[in-house]
Amino acid sequence: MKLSVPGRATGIAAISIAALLTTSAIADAAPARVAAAPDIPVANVKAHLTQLQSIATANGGNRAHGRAGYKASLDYVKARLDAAGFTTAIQQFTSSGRVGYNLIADWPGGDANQVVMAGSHLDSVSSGAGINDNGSGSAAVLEAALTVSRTQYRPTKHLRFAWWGAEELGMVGSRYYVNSLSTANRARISGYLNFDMIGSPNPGYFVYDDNPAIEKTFKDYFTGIGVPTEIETEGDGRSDHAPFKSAGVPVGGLFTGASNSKTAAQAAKWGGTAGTAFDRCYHSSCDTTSNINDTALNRNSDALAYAVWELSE
Ligand code: DTR
Ligand code: ZN
Ligand code: ZN
Repeated sequence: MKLSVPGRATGIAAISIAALLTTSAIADAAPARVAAAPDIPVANVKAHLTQLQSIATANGGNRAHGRAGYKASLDYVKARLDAAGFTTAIQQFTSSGRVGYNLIADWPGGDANQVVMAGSHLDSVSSGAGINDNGSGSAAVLEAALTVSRTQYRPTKHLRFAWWGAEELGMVGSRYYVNSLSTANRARISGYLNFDMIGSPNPGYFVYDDNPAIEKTFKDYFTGIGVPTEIETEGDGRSDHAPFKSAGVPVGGLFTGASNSKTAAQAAKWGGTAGTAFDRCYHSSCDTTSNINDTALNRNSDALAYAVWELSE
């Protein structure tokens, strides 16, 4: 195609344009390069945990369903996402006579018929601040979402992030969300990734084995950093992936352990203390910001980002 270019620079301009067309033609022919996931700064994740701890301390010591600390946690997360350009929505429901809330955040763009979701429950039990359970998952999902914005990631698929209410009452918020979806919208979710307790102080590295492709994605990440993993068996049906799985949505996730004790064999490969719970403060008042293993939180935050980028490319 001959391009008419005005002025004396026609020759140079014509060569440049021709080169550009050739280059772009080559680029079009080349397979799209997979966007490598950026590192998630664990300091940023811990800063969110500090905020959640402060919120609990200022609101009766917890962030439980139906209490002021939960809504304050939700408002904190929502404000950060709104400022980062997400389209957010609060979904309200009632459970045990108290009002609960889910927070849904959509990253504009991507194929609306292929939605990749990452979520975590934001509520704690009433006995404590719930920093590992589940501030850790909530903070990691938030920082991954903020990283999408910071890097202006433009995936092929549509990204949606969620923070669930009332998980501790039996996955009430996530079930309410799944049940509220039309059949068509449920079918548009190509995968749901769940992060509930990913910073346990005596950590194990467990990968959900519900969907083979999602499981492999997480295992590939940990293999890449030389960390062995085990299949998560303690919690089938015990977190917010369960309602999605029941609805036929492919699910996966990560977990660092709760009240079960680490075995000698696990301590030999992961470090930590054998014969002691992965999280001895599970559902206790000592589940504070001091109840986090930074290495586990860092590794799982980066694994979260790796999976979101890989599965949404
Ligand atoms: N139900 C979660 C804790 C929990 C226990 N086992 C698993 C396995 C996988 C994810 C989470 C869990 C809670 O208490 O919030
Ligand atoms: Zn819990
Ligand atoms: Zn939990």
